[in-house]
Amino acid sequence: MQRKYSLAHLILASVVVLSLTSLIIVVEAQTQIAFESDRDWNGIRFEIYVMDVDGENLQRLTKNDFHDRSPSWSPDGKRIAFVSERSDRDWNRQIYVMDADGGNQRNLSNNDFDEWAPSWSPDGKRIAFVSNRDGDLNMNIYVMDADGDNRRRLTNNRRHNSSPSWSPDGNRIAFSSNRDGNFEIYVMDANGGKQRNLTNDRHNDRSPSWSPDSNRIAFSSDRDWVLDKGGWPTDEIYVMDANGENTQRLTENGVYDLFPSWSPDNNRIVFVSGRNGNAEIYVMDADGGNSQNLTNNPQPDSDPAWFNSPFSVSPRSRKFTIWGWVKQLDR
Ligand SMILES: [Ca+2]
Ligand SMILES: [Ca+2]
Ligand SMILES: [Ca+2]
Ligand SMILES: [Ca+2]
Repeated sequence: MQRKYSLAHLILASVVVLSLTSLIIVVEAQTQIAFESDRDWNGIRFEIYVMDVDGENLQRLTKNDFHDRSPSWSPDGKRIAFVSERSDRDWNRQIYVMDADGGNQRNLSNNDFDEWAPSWSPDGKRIAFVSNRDGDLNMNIYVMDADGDNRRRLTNNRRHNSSPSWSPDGNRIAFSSNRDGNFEIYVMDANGGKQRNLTNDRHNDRSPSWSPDSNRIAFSSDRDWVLDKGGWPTDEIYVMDANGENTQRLTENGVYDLFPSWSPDNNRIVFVSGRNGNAEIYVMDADGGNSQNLTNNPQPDSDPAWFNSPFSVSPRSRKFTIWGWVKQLDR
């Protein structure tokens, strides 16, 4: 009897191990990247697209005569927040959400101001964004509930505060601001407290993206004067520790490299580069190696967002995944 019981356990354990292995493969294969492109409209009307991380299975989620841009995944992968100008209020930018298959598109902003750069909080409950509702010169970071209620202003100055990116624990928000004369990467508590800069130089440091393991922040900067053909400094991608130390440059060329976004396993970064003559989406290893072009068409492809949740429903299959557990076991 005892022996039979052990055999049953062994079989059960084998099944569990095999299931975990296949789930890991499923998760890796089904992670997706959302981005904006005007490939279907030739230069004037952006739409939101998703693709697999190898550039396959491209799917357009929006279709209309206005710009749809800047996608941000909900942490459960079921929805995407984005910016649209389709509202009839003088083409102003508004925050929208839709299901991950493009269904159920709705306006969360519903006002006459410009609102953009949505970033979904890791607990799924809030969306940070930028609004000029305090006047055209004041572009401040706000947060609202994921249904559009309870708006609160987090920054308050007559400058550009932009590109909010949540820390994985949801306690802090990285952003860029030119409040001191040029753009720096800042970090603040999620309620707007303790605002402090992580970079401090005379160049423009922008578009922070917090790594899923919390340890690093990727951003773009023209600080190293890597010049284009006309002699102008171009943006490169950098990473630094989340406290602002150990900055490392990942790209070096005479064209723009912008808008980094981390892979869920922290090993790769998706970004935009003009190295092919127009804006394309690329991925590279987190040390800058193995750069690969995922898009290839003459129109701009930009603002990539890697679906990123350590413990989640994958956006394509809706299968429950155990990636977070595996990551912890791996340490
Ligand atoms: Ca559109
Ligand atoms: Ca700076
Ligand atoms: Ca560059
Ligand atoms: Ca392109």
